[in-house]
Amino acid sequence: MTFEAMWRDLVPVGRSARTGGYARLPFAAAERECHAWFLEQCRARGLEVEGDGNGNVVAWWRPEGSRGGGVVTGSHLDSVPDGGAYDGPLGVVSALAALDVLRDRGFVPTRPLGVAVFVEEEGSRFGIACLGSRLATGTLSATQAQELRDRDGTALLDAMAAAGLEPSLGPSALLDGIGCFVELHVEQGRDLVHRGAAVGVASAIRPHGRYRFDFAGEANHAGTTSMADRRDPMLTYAATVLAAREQAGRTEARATFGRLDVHPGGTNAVPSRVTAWLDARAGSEEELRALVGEVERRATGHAAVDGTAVTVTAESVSPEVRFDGELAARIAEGLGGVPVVPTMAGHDAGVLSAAGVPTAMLFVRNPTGVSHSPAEHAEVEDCLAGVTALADTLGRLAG
Ligand code: HGY
Ligand code: MN
Ligand code: MN
Repeated sequence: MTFEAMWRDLVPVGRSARTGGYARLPFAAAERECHAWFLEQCRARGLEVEGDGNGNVVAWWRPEGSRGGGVVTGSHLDSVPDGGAYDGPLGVVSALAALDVLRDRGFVPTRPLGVAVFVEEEGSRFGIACLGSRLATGTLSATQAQELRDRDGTALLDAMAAAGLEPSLGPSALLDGIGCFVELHVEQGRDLVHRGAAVGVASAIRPHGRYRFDFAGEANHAGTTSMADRRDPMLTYAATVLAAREQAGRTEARATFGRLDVHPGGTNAVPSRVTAWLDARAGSEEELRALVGEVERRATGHAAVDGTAVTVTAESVSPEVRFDGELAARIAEGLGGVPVVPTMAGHDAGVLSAAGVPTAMLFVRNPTGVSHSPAEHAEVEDCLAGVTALADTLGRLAG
């Protein structure tokens, strides 16, 4: 099956007719349909599917005589709410297509070659970015994960069981088979556009984190409560958004409040509570800490004036990842000297790299740079160039 045919299979799954964006929440129907499709593709190729109790899967091509640490590629199939088609699935479909290219070339790996799918990379349902790879590597404990609930209050274990899985959270034996990992991903910026390259290699992932801000105030009547008598947590939240924007603007950092929960959510009531999530990213860990610390300090200052209270909880923090420089240089050189670029986006590849797995990433050009949006795009010629680059890379690593 060609890359284009596989891509056509996935395009309708979980797509909103209204926005054109995707809702592929982990362990829910659309993401499970993508997952079932993936397993079917693996079966059709005679791959040996190995899963773990976290919901992650690696499908192996282990020709007789192949030995040593596996060369694994892959990505994720979940999306952000109303996300794009490429973030995640491009890496999975390209992995299968690259394996086909290698087989068509008559290539036989001397090391096992695997295609991986990690669950809940976006953290869109249970809040923790790269949940599957964090659990598999032991970066997040099973005890912490067991406490996780989605927006409807469904526990992670219950969601997994409802999807027909038999969860057993924690460090995964899948990792034992992974000698190195190469994730192909749509670029989520325009570096490759500026450099006129269809494909690039990642040098680093900048540090980033997610922080929950709980603003507490006092519920009251929107008409009868004078402005002076209010303890309105929305006011403190609004000031905090502006503070974050101003603070991030002082450097090349990023600060985004993209999710908000207002209680009780009545148009004619001052809310009693506002919960908001800050996604913060920066050039260094020190800068990230300073950014979040300053936003918290200013939020606390506003709360004192507004008669509200604020507490901040770090939900998931990802330290800076510098990919294996020698490996990145070797891959870039092997692809004819493609650019090596850093990114502000997080990936399972970063979690594996931080856990000591030799890891690399390939990026495929995104003409607008737009991502986490229905408008996310990559031209098919660039996707095919990505498949060839991935096949070449895997061939060199597993040859
Ligand atoms: O949020 C991120 O950086 C990634 O796209 N999951
Ligand atoms: Mn993403
Ligand atoms: Mn992704």
